[in-house]
Amino acid sequence: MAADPRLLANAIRALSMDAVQAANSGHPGMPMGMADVATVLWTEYLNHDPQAPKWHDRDRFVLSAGHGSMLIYSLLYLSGYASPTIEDIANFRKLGSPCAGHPENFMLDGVEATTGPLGQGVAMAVGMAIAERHLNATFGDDLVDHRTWVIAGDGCLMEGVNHEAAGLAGHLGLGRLNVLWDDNRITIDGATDLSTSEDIPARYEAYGWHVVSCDGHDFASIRAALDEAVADPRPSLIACRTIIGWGAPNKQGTSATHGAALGTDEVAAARKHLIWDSEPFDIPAEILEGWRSAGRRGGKAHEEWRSRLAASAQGEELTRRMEGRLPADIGIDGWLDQLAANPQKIATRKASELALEAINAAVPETIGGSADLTGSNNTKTKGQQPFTRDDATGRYLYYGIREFGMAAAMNGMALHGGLIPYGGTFLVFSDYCRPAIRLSALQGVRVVYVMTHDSIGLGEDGPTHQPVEHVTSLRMIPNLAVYRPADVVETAECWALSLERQDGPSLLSLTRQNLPQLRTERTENLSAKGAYRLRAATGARRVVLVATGSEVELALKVADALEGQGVGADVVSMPCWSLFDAQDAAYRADLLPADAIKVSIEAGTTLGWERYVGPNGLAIGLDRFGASAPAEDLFKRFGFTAEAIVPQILAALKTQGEE
Ligand SMILES: Cc1ncc(C[n+]2csc(CCOP(=O)(O)OP(=O)(O)O)c2C)c(N)n1
Ligand SMILES: [Mg+2]
Repeated sequence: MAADPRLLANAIRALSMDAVQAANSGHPGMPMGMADVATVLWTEYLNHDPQAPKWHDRDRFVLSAGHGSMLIYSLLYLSGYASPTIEDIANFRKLGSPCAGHPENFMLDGVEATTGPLGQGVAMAVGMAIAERHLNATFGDDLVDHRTWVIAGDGCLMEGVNHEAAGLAGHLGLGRLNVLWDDNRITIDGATDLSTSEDIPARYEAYGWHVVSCDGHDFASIRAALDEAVADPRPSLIACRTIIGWGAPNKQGTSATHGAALGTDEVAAARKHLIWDSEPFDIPAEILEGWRSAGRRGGKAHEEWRSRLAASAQGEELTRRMEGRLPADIGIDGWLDQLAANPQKIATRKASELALEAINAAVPETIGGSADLTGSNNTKTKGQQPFTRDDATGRYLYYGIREFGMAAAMNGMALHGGLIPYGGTFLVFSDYCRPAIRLSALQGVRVVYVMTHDSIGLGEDGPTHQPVEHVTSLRMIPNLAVYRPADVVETAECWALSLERQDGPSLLSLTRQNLPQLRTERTENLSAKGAYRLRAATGARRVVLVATGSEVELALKVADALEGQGVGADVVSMPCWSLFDAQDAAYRADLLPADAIKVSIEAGTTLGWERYVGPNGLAIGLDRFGASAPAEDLFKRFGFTAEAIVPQILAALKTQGEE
């Protein structure tokens, strides 16, 4: 006889309230409220194999309401995943336990995404569902055919990113996406009617979703809703009417259960109420076996899939893509050969497009897109067809004006595996993507951000569109590689580095305006060290000019002028700070020697450059908003000319010579 689902669900409730109580920190309400729904989903619907958590054709499950992390830790343990152990759960929220405050994709197999920033889980799940459909269309039902399940709270559905993500999912008809909404009508501040009165089901229906509701504490009702969702070809929202903290007799239904330990008295009362006699972290054997046998359901499906994979002519290719291994030739070497032979004076956004022409032809797992700036971001290459509801083989996504949704969806695609997503917008709107860029970095996923129009060099659109602080602020995000290439060659090199980087995101900051090709000799990838000496001083070196992107050309002019006056000056191009910082001390000291005046030139905020130019150096930049005018006039107005910079350097040399 199948185990009583209420008993199975109560195991989640007990683990959740006990772990939060032991940590005296955490969120018991959501796991206790959604325990019944989650039990039905995990024991009867979710296609997974706890013995092989990375099985490529498993269903994906995202706990978008990441504060309810004890729900997923309980589900993983109970289902029979090797980790977390019961000790890990007992050490919830303690240093070293993989049962961290919020679920972290890099801590536990089975945690498909890092969640906690509300709304982003749903948006990442949209990306996972896109990846599934694309790979299904490419490799067929035999190899790729799974669902993406999400548990989301009221907060996830309120967040702005949810509107972007749900709109996109409805438009693309992602029928394999099922979102279970914990409709408990409670958030931290109290009842949801304090802050919202929108008709959420109607909103989702308007997006083109299928909406069904159920009583989240009635197993037959839950099953009926899930069956309906599975059968419907549209993405589904399953509104699960629940009581937050269900089982805690005095606190359930109130925000008191949301984010604090229930307290020893209430935990004891809940034990009595649930007729749960066992000690904390002790699950009665028959209940654990009920969970474990449900966990074994997926083994057979996995086994059958493995045979199909082994028999398929496409098996190796799918495995390569899912493991994130690039093809031997990613197209860049040939492209660099061509550039050495035929130099190009083009904007780096155009250079990025040309690099992508080579890459997209050689690397079938790239999938591009833009937030409605395709022609400006130069993200679409000739062979790319759009991904649509009718043709999921397409490798280009029209994200619409949904920057945050795009970035989060790209995270989802990268987390799913089998795809390398890249997407574009104007650099100034990286702010609209920023919470997802941060999650790309934290999750360590290979996503490439193509951010164009990267300075006052965009000209007439003016200060609303001119990034000033953006490159600086993006460099502050740990594990994000920020590239500001100086020409067509560096752009190709930075693209190669972005693809080769398996464990984190990259962001390309690209110009609107044309830039000359500065290197015509075919070399190894010089951008790989983050900075390199582009030109050495001819006379005795007294100055080192360090520049990025469009200002490298200017640095060369400044160097010419200095050399003309007998002052030896090196020019260092520094496309990527973090890669340069990772070089050994000798390399860094050789490039930025102590005995020269160092001058940085970048058309953005100067904050941070002091680490390279030192206390006696000069940081030439823009610590104010730009203006609307032709680019050339702006560079002149804001002092980005050799005429304006050279006297400052000569003055510094003079003062320091006198000291
Ligand atoms: C972007 C974001 N804003 C704020 C928070 C802090 N926060 C965590 S849970 C929560 C309330 C969420 O309400 P709901 O989704 O209904 O969860 P429930 O109380 O029902 O568990 C808030 C505001 C967050 N985690 N992420
Ligand atoms: Mg709620």
